[in-house]
Amino acid sequence: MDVRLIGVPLQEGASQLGCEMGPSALRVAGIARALSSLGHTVIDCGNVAPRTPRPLIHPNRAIHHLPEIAGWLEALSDAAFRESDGAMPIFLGGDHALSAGTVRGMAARASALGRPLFVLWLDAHTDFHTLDTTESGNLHGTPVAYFTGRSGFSGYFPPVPHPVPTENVAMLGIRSADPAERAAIRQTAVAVHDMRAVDEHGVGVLIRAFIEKVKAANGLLHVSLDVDFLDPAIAPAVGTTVPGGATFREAHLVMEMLHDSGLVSSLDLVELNPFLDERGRTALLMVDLAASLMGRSVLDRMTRAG
Ligand code: 6HN
Ligand code: MN
Ligand code: MN
Ligand code: MN
Repeated sequence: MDVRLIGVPLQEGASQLGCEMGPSALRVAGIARALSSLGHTVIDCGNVAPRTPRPLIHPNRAIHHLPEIAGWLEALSDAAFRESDGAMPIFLGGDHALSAGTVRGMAARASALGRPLFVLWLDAHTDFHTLDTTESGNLHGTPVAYFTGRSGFSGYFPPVPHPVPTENVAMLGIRSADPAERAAIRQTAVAVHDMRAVDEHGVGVLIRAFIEKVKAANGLLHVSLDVDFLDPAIAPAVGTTVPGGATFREAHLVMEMLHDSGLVSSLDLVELNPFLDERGRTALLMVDLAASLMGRSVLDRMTRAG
């Protein structure tokens, strides 16, 4: 497969500085080598540059860096559309606000191919705030609301010509949602699999059902992996840790089942804050998970370790 690595040194959507170093850390952790050793052709496209911000003022005074994020979204949406033409883009984040742009671009790609887009959101959080409801003002809490076409973004973020229908979105790993997000997401068809559902049914059952749905619709599948999907004990390098996350085995099973499905068209690796890491272990784990998604089997991993 043709893989395009696209660095997104964006940190303005989060409250803590540091995600800007995420793309570098993923590169240092060997993402290109890991994927090319699996037989893929890997091109590192370098980092995306945001558009020059234009002044934007929103009545919600909590919001910060709105013009900067808006400038990123247009550039990212274009990059996603361009680099998904016969190739698989992997976005090296950068905070989760970037997914507003990457999913917008992938939705345009899916529309050009006449196929529906599905999104798998692997995260502790639902990221379903609008500009009006965010209390922290951190725009990494808003991408899902944006790309599903919720109102409240127009005049600030670029318009969404191809919103992702909420029935095409599944979330896994959820264990933190603000009251406004909770109320809003209940009105939608998003499949929200929280950690309780993971404990009760296991990730395999939940992911299989979603994969079958994507397959039946001949969809493209965009996967968005937030570091905080993982338990902080194995992935400390994130500013928004929430206890009780996915284990190493659960996360790898998700990736391996996604690989077997052959449906994944694009991937975000987001929220890695190398400033908070311990000797690169979170960056290495994210690369390891990406390699599982791209075809590394347990046997390969054992061989490597031995
Ligand atoms: N993320 N709901 C919280 C907020 O500030 O709006 C947390 C957002 C986390 C964002 O997971 O990318
Ligand atoms: Mn997130
Ligand atoms: Mn179009
Ligand atoms: Mn999160």
